[in-house]
Amino acid sequence: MQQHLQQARQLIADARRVVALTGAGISAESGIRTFRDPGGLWRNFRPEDLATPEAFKRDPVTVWEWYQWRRQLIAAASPNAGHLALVRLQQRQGLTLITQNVDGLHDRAGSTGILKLHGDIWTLRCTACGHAWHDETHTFAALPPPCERCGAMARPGVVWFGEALPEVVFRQAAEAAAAADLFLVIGTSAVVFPAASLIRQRKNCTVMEINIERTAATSNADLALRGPAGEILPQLVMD
Ligand code: BV8
Ligand code: ZN
Repeated sequence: MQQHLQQARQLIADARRVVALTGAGISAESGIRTFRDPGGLWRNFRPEDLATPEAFKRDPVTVWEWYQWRRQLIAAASPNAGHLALVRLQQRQGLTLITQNVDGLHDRAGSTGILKLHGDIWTLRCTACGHAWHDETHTFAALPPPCERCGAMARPGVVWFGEALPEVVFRQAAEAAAAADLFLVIGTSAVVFPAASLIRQRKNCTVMEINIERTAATSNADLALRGPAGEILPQLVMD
């Protein structure tokens, strides 16, 4: 592993256009359960069952209870050494950070210009007038919360399964991936599309995966570092 770390450190130091795609795994060491962790269930629901427009239409209160529970967990969590290492990398040599996560921990760590493919759990969007706003309420007076502008039902400002990703953000991510000379794939099972398709956008680019286990992206990686992102990333970016 030591030899791999040395090789990885050199690849990062030599890179001119670094892109990172992160998934739920980078927040695991902050205590936020991932989607596919055995513990990732809530009241025996699977995320795929709740993170859909159909579930919200059928039972907006239960879906909002899940999001309110996740918001409370995330509010009590802090960015970990993996998030902070990506901030240092961006400050030292620039980085395009693309995330599938909606937890906002990259923002709280200090990353900027983040391309959020799946939206943001701290944004609410009105189902009637489309107004969107940042809201950090921990416990809403009533669920579903009302739009702050027109009073109609608000929804979480995230992208659900079956919903299109924000077009401009995804295009920027695809352009960055295509122009990268180093692509870091961090803490993602690479099973959710079209986010995972970015890993295949690469042209003459080195792909480095950081994960605790093999994933659907491993066969496409030039270098796979096996271990927790919060331990590995600081070693790759140390000055
Ligand atoms: C869409 C927001 C079409 C909500 C999320 C092919 C092409 C296009 C679509 C599809 C397709 N095949 C299937 C689809 C449909 C679907 C899909 O991909 N389904 C999957 C389940 C097969 N995709 C969609 O529906 C997308 N929309 O395609 O729309 C369209 C087009 C036009 C018009 C209309 C419609 C929308 C997908 C977005 C869904 N929303 N999140 C919310 O969060 O509540 S996705 C959700 O999964 C999270 O964002 C999460 O981040 C993401 C991906 O999962 P991961 O991040 O990878 O997390 P996971 O738990 O899976 O893995 C964690 C990894 O970390 C593991 O590998 C683990 O080993 C590792 N790990 C753990 N600890 C650590 C670690 N690594 C390092 N260190 C550690 N300490
Ligand atoms: Zn409204």
